[in-house]
Amino acid sequence: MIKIEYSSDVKQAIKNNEPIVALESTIITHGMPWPENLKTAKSVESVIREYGATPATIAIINGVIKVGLEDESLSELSKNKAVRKLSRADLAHCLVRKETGATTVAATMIIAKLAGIKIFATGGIGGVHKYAEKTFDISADLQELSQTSVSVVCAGPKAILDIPKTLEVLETLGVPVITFGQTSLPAFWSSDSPFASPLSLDDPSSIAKSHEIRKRLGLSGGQLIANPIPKADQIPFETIEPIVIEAVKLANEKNIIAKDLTPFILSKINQLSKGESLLANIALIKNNAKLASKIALCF
Ligand code: PSU
Ligand code: MN
Repeated sequence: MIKIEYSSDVKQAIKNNEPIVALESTIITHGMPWPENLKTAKSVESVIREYGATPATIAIINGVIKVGLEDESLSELSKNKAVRKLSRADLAHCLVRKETGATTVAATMIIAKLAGIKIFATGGIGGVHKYAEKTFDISADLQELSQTSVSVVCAGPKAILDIPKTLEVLETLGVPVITFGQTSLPAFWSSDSPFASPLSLDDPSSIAKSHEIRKRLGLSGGQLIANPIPKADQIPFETIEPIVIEAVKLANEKNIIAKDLTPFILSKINQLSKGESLLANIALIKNNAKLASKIALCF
């Protein structure tokens, strides 16, 4: 068995069989600037506690898998610019070299599963990038969703991705994409998009139930839950799309590729939107933490 170090809160919750919500750490190290990243990570954890579950932020620190980060580690990680971005391919390498790394959606799912955690809240997942027909850039997050049985609450695929292609790949991989409470697909900063959601459910208990039914059916993989950002916090699709197109164009011109692409585009969008996108990003993560906690309470 691989060694996992749990925070004292998470250890307690496991012992008492209490609901736990996993959180990723790439969002902290590569998804948001300091100090908003640390502030957000802390407030997301508070939201989860407020709704009756225990937060378990996942990362690798000096070659040790952490499930639940104590305040000091969280604060250190949020300031550390040398942290690696870990996906499925990088986990063992990081452990063997005793390095520090932040987990993406894919890597967080793998560790959450090892720790017996069924539900995980994030902001956005990786997907099929625009122009993937040329670059082949398709996030490992999609494949992970098809093989690791953790349900992931996100705010829908980001407009930086090719949304129709992302939906197609998820369908091919047999990943249920379930929008919470509406039939149109939310698109991260926007609570609505021109795309229909493949599936929808209106209450947290049905989402938990369908996770369990999939297990009983012997289906591998998790569910992708798309939770619309509250209307008051959203940036309408028509407003954000030109900004996204500009940011993707800049990335293209500067030849930013692979692991660097998503962080680059996110920070450009933040600049171009004069911080508006970051505010929406923070609001949607908290909203996802709330829904994930409600689902966690139903297992
Ligand atoms: N989307 C965001 N913020 C993020 C990410 C995605 O809005 O921080 C991170 C997540 O950790 C996700 C990863 O798993 O980027 C996907 O990266 P890539 O596209 O390189 O697979
Ligand atoms: Mn990629």
